[in-house]
Amino acid sequence: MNIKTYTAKDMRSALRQVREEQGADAVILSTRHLPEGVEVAVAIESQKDEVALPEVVPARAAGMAAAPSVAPAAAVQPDFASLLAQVSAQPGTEAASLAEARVGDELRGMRHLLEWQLSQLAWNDLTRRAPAAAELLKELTTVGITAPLAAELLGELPDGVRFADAQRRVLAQLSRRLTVTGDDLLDKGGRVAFVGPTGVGKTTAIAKLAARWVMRHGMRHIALVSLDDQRFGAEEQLRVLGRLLGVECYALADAAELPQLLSRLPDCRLVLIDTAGVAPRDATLESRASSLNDALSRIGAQCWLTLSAGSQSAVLEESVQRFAAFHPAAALLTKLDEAASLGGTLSALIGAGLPISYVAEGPRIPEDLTPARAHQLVARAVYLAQATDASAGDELLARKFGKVAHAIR
Ligand SMILES: Nc1nc2c(ncn2[C@@H]2O[C@H](COP(=O)(O)OP(=O)(O)OP(=O)(O)O)[C@@H](O)[C@H]2O)c(=O)[nH]1
Ligand SMILES: [Mg+2]
Repeated sequence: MNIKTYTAKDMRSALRQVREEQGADAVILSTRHLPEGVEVAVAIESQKDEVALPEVVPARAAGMAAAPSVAPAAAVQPDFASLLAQVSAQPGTEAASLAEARVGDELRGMRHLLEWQLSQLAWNDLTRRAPAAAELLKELTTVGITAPLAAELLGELPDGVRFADAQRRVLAQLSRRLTVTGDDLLDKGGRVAFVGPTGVGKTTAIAKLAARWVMRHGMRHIALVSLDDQRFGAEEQLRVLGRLLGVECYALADAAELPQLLSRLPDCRLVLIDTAGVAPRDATLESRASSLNDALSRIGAQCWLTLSAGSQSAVLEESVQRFAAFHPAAALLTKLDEAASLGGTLSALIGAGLPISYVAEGPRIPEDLTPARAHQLVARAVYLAQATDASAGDELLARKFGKVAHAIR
């Protein structure tokens, strides 16, 4: 199969061109809008013995010439035709609605099959047409970078760039996309509440930051506040830390008490606020976010989302989405020492436009905490991919990039 693209000022003209050149059976892979109009990508047969794509169009209930990895269509097609016949013969009966449901299932199954075949064909076409681009997509996927971000990074490469140079540029571009806050909090101070899922290391991160502050500026001008009245012993955990460091520690039952407390602490340059961990799917997350946001805006404090790099990337992505309700100004990344892959985490943070403040690489207080550095995180992501000796397979790549492959040059 080959892929041919048609560009026209509007969809109607593009489809007319496709019909004139490829006939009414042309298989449209994708359409996209361009500044000059629209582009339609069409699959065209290059050899007679390749997969006969036009015959797979389900709307015609035509015979499906199966690709080697696909179940034989003959098993599906007669069944499909007889179901159709049943539906038209017995309208309104229970048998008809059952048959209709089965036809729906068959159609959905065929559609997935067709999409899967087209994705495979489009990916195979890309590996022949632009092998360097395909190899780069494979490397980025192995690192854990999500498909849309990988395709975007490739799109930013200048034309005709050599593979080794392209590799370097893509990673440099990735670290440019990753924003960091620097060490301002510990240099100048600030007011920050730490939110995030349970057990990710919020309280430990606060302990590390507080200890570092004391080492740099002394015991004065710092206060710890616990808003965690959910977990047994949470307040006590912070109080013990306060006693060890010789800094003031306060426990509040409600975020609404923050303005009053801080009005009594005008000299505090660093205020670290600990909150109770919340599961991303917790039904109360939104209401907690709104009451905390309200209190934080009244004291000019920021919210930092604490995330464990040791979580699976789907979990982390969901956390980033759900905790957006807290309007976090930055993310603090913990448990880097437990992460098997880092690309998904970096993709999620880039996607959300969240700068990374600090990175924790172990439980030791105060050692295991450093200000985030973008190029170090990217290097770490690449190192982890190499260390696990993993490599993204063609099936995964076809699934991820099949739909956008035709747009990659
Ligand atoms: N390996 C590793 N462990 C960590 C790191 N940060 C924290 N921990 C450990 O993770 C566990 C949970 O840490 P906490 O700071 O209590 O987590 P939390 O987010 O405050 O938990 P909740 O308040 O219950 O939501 C503790 O055993 C910490 O020692 C890290 O960077 N690496
Ligand atoms: Mg805690």
